[in-house]
Amino acid sequence: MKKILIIGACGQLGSELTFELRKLFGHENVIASDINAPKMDLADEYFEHLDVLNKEELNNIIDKHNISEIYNLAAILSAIGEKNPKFAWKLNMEGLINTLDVAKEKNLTKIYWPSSIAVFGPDTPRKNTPQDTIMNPNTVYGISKLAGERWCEYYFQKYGVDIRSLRYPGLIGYKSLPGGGTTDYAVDIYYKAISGKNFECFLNKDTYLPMMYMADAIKATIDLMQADKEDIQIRSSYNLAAISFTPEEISNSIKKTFPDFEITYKPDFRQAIADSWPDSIDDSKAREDWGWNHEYDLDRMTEDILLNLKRR
Ligand code: AKB
Repeated sequence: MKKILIIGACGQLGSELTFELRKLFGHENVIASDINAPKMDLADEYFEHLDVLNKEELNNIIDKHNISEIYNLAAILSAIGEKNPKFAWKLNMEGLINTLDVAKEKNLTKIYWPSSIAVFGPDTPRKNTPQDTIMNPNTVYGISKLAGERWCEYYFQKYGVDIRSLRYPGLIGYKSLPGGGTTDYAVDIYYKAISGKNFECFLNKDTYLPMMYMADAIKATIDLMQADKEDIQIRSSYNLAAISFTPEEISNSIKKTFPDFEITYKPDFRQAIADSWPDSIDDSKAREDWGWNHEYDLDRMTEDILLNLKRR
């Protein structure tokens, strides 16, 4: 039986992925780890404190639980990264290299590491951005993700590490709050709407960005990791897409349920980051190679999020 280690299990993606992987492979076969203390639902003997920069701690956990696969989700995102670029570089790079090294040294079967649309920059074609194109990211987060993609391919080519990766668009979930991204407005807006408040957006009303509902992101991640090795043609990171919308469009979608909901716009430093990223992504390689298909469009996602937030 495979034994999975999730690094960054308390984060927005990590908490939901841990839950789904435990449903698939059994609670005791998915070890959650994070530098932060776990919430109630993760706090048991299958949780480990882990600073991914501490390779010895990582090695000990792998040995203790006989780990065969790692999902390393620990990262500093775009907006926070700009406030502390050196630390963002350190965590994002050294965390990945530690993971790749232990995979090589301990012959682990598979590694998952997320990349992002942040690998693209202002020189990238904005619409339907191809898999292979001009990149030139200008945030430290984007630079670290692009360098990370090159390391992933390197470890695959040189050492045969079975590393798989997706370039996530902005991920939108309602179960936990994201931390420090540029696309996070599209999560905060639902929390404001459900509590009857208006929303002040830090991006302009017509800023298109590629986005994805968390349910689709989890499905993509699990599908990629379950795919046959021979079907994975890209060992840097796959373009991945679902929906693209502007702050005005998401607000109009919310208004279908809450007609009185109002959005105002006060762009800050995150506008420049958003302006450097694509409007939409061509993910045909993911669709061809391992059958990727998204399920949620904007209105379906809005309905689902508002329904679930109301129930809470
Ligand atoms: C961010 O906004 O930094 C992230 C991302 C697009 O990777 N959500």
